[in-house]
Amino acid sequence: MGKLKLSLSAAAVAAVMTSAGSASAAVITIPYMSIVTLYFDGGDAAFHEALKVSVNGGSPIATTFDNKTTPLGTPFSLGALAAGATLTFLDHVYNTGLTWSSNDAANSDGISHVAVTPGVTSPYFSGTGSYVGFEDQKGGGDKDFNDIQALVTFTPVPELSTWGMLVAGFGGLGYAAFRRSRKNSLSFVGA
Ligand SMILES: [Ca+2]
Repeated sequence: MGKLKLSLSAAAVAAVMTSAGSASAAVITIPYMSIVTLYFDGGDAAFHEALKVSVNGGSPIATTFDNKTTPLGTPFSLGALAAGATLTFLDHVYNTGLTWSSNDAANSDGISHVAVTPGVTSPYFSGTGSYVGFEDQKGGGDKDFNDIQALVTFTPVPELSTWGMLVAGFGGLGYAAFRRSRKNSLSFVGA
C-alpha cells in the first residue's frame, strides 16, 4: 500500500512569506495604500508605559496601548494611509517622565530604543505584521526591546480607479440579477 505524499511547492511557501512593509531602524513606511492597524503585543517592563504614534511626523496620537492594562491582541486602527506615509513610534514611560522615539535622533540619550522587524507571524490576525518593541531605560537598559510591543499590519485599500471598475462591475451584476428575477417570475406566471 502506497503512502500518501504531500508536497508543498516553493511558490506556496513564497506566497506565505510575503513581506509586510519596509522598515528602517527609525520608522515604518506604508508600502501601499492601506488600512493600518496596530495590535498590542504585550510588554515585559516593571515601569508603567504607553505607546503613541506619529503619522508623517505630525503630533503624536495616543493609542489605547498601556503595558499594565491593555489585553493582548487589542487592535487600534489608524485608518487609511497612502503609500509612502511614515509611522514614528513613541514609548512614554510614566515612572521617569521620559519618552523614547523610534527616531533615534530625537532621543535625549542619543541611542536607539527600538527594534523593528517586518514579516513577523502573529497570533492575533492571519498573515504577518511588522514588530515594534521598545527599550525603556535611559542609556539602553537590557536591550531586549520588549518593554512595550506592537504589531503593525497593512490591509490594502483599492486605489480610486480600481473602485470605479468595482462599482461598474457590481452595477452590471445587479442588472443581470434583475433580468434573471424578471425572467423567472414571468416563466412562473406562464407555467
Ligand atoms: Ca528591556
